[in-house]
Amino acid sequence: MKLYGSLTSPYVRKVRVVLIEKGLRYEMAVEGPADAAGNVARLNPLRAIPVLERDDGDVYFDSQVICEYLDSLNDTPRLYPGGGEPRWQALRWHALGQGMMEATVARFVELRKPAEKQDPAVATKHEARIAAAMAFANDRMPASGFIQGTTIGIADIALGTALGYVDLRYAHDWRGNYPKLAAWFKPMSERPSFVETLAPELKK
Ligand SMILES: N[C@@H](CCC(=O)N[C@@H](CS)C(=O)NCC(=O)O)C(=O)O
Repeated sequence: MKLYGSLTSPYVRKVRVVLIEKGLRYEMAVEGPADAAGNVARLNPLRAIPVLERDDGDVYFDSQVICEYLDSLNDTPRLYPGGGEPRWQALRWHALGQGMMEATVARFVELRKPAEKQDPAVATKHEARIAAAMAFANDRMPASGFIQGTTIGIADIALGTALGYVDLRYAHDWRGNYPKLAAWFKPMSERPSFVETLAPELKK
């Protein structure tokens, strides 16, 4: 399998953490979507990263599809609950992490515009969404361990990589505001899968 993506995209990082946690072998092709003649544009009509190219040449895109496909490849560990209420909860956690990533990307894109083209209300709106998502997660955090069950799951990976992206693009003292979330994130961010995939800018 070959994964196309950048080393800073939170969607790509989420997929890489899934690959590592499940012990799946893959080749990382560091490539963004900017090049119209590049592999990302060739493989993904939506021209976005991540893109997963299977050994038989078929492709999967959108990180949410890739994560669930990868989870189907083995059971060690199973990251998505098989069904019922636990599965709905897991998908809801995944959507929360995904939405935090989207809000953080949108804020970053706005603030990268030339000053005269920026609308301050846009960044403020996304910051409020990120804060509300953190409060939602903080209220539901277990005192210790994983969000669901006794092994790491997609809920942990989606939320953990979303928080890691906030640290990369919107560094602020969220840990002071959401102590339960911070306490949960610390051991998560120290797992080998998270350490290995940390954005180069944050590696010491
Ligand atoms: N919903 C998609 C989002 C993917 C996405 O927006 N990727 C960004 C990079 S972080 C991208 O490729 N954007 C196109 C661009 O930057 O030109 C997913 O989860 O995979």
